[in-house]
Amino acid sequence: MTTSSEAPRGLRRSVCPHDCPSVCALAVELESSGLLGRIRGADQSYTDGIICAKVARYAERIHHPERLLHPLRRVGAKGGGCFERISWENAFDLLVERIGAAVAQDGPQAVWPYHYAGTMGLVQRAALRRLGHLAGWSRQRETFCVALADAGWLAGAGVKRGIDTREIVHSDLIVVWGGNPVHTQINFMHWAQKARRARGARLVVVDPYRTPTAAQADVHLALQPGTDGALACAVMHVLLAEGLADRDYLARYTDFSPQIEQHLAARTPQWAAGITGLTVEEIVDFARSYGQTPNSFLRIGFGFTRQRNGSAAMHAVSCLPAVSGAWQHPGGGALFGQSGLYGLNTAFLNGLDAVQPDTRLLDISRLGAVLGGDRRDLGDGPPVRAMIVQNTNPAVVAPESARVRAGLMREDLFLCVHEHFMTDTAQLADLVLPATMFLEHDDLYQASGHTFLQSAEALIPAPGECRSNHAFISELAGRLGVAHGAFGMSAAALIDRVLADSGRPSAAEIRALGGLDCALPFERAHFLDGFGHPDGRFRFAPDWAARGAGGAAMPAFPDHQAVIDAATPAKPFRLVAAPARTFLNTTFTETPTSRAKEGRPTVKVHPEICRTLDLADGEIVALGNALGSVRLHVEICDGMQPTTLIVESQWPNAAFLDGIGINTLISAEPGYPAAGAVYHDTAVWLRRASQP
Ligand SMILES: Nc1nc2c(c(=O)[nH]1)N[C@H]1C(S)=C(S)[C@@H](COP(=O)(O)OP(=O)(O)OC[C@H]3O[C@@H](n4cnc5c(=O)[nH]c(N)nc54)[C@H](O)[C@@H]3O)O[C@H]1N2
Ligand SMILES: Nc1nc2c(c(=O)[nH]1)N[C@H]1C(S)=C(S)[C@@H](COP(=O)(O)OP(=O)(O)OC[C@H]3O[C@@H](n4cnc5c(=O)[nH]c(N)nc54)[C@H](O)[C@@H]3O)O[C@H]1N2
Ligand SMILES: [Mo]
Repeated sequence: MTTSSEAPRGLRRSVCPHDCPSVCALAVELESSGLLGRIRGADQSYTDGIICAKVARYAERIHHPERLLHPLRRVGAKGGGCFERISWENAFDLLVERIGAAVAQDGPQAVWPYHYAGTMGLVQRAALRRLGHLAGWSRQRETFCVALADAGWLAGAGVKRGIDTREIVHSDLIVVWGGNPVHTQINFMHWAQKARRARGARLVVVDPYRTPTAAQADVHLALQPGTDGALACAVMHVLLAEGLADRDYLARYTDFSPQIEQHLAARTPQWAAGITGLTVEEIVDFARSYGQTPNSFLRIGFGFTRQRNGSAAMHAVSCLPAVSGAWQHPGGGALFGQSGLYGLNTAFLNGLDAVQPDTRLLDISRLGAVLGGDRRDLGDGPPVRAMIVQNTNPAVVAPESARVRAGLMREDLFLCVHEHFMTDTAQLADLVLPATMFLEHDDLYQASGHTFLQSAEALIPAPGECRSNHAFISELAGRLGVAHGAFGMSAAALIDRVLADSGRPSAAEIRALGGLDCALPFERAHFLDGFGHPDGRFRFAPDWAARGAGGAAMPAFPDHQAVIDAATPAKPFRLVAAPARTFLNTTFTETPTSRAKEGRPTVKVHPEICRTLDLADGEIVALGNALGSVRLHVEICDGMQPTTLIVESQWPNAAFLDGIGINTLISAEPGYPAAGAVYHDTAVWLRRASQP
């Protein structure tokens, strides 16, 4: 393994900071001019030299001519796009004044430190959260991404970890369920290819459309969006009915009971065919090949959980290896995420000792409703009057974009955005501050898709007046008179503090190893010493109440929960707003190569629908529902059911023909039971755009 000390001159190690399961170990080329050259995958046993094309071209992003380099203050109307350069000193004065005014008027909970995962670095993510806790500002419920999926996985397995992807070379069947790793996690495909080459492993993909991942599969199950629970139940039905269930495993490791068996006996392939739109034969064939292959690797994605029934669907899917007993075999079992593996003690980092438990939690996916003053969100607390936004671009990514925009434009709201670029959110701000990128600051990273704990150092100086999240927030804390040991520490010292508190080696030692592999031994990784519940058993009958407020609406056993935004004659299509290959959420929408490769926003429409509506490829259509409508170009595509529509995004709003993007149509209604955004759960109409 190459370590940074042995690395050739100009080649240094780093870690990709973006919100992706892969968290790649990087080999970074630094040119003698001080500029960044090409980035490659490092020689580490998971990354294995493979990274995505967008990060390989990072020089385009870090040296981008439009990068923010200085603090800017709005001049003229909100959202008007006019800013003037100011000093950091003046920026801090403005922050102290406006935050002070909000607190004086309505108390500390009128301030919302709004942050997400633009960087996954633990230290650079923690500063704003810590300041919020210490200052008594509103806290947040982080529901964009994994809230629904986590609730569903934890309901069954009780802890968030799974088998090691590297074990896939021992698998004969790979099932990618509700994810598109060719777009969202290319390393997984690299590992899947190894298994296919080495042992002819078969690949099955469960996805509403023929993604590039599905196009590589031996079998693609193109179900209706939001019906995965039904498919999973029918698979279990076949396993139980045809002697393919592992009864010994069920008795020893799970809470399986005659009652659950009876429940699944009614979930026939015929029943599931009516819900999923798949044929009985497709369902039965898949169930048999799953049941007949003990070493089956189930890679569970996030995509299918972004539905109102996403937690119930996740739970149902996660039951499969418990019925087949796949967990007992090398290369067998499931992986959804590994974040429960690392056990880091981040109490000091996040200022958890300062949390006041009665401070309200605001849901980041309900930003429009919160800023609109919805009492269901605000409780009896004050309106939000000041926001510091860091690591996220909610004007595009949050549901109900029209309401989000109206809220962010409120005259009485003070909005500060700390960013790399003038994003859609930054354009609406009163104060825009320039942030460092990952090669310009230190951080510590865990991963959901693999088992390495990694740390990276700054390799290039920050351009202009860019400051890291940690540096900016530490200074702001001082000026607001908020004290905490972490604010006085360098990021490097803070990383070592977290590692020491967690009984892990130092950052320098971890870097010298090329990352600390935290993989568990086979018995534990496969839950042969028990699942994460107190009795050690996998739960077919979840305690949903323990997973969130809406417990009453949840099914008692694995099931299809019929709560999705179902198609109706007025809204006959189901829209999936899936991630695009060369963007990462909205990150990279600013880089010329990514934009050129994506082309323009399109909606994939089935040829049958195009014939009926007389739509040609490239024609302009409108998609709409009660929340609004968006216009974009048609791309004729088969490989999905005719009522399915796909829009790969997340393009900036301005890339759409009316200047408003796809999340205009996405409801901010939370999924069950623990909240969570429902990006792929939307019934819409589709019309030629020439129609009113
Ligand atoms: N290139 C790129 N990479 C990314 C991202 C990106 O935007 N672009 N985003 C990053 C982030 S934040 C995350 S969380 C991960 C996401 O990683 P994934 O696990 O791949 O999850 P998604 O990308 O959300 O899911 C995508 C797939 O889910 C499918 N899907 C949608 N609804 C359903 C359904 O009801 N049933 C089934 N079976 N499938 C469904 C979509 O058609 C799509 O192909 O990827 C990360 N990596
Ligand atoms: N239609 C649709 N919408 C979706 C999804 C979908 O599949 N479809 N996926 C959802 C999911 S899974 C997620 S996770 C969310 C993600 O949504 P976001 O977390 O908002 O992700 P990005 O849009 O990439 O915005 C991250 C921003 O952080 C900035 N940033 C990066 N590093 C730093 C840093 O070190 N400091 C500071 N100050 N800023 C930094 C970047 O420049 C970027 O503008 O989007 C959700 N929205
Ligand atoms: Mo995400």
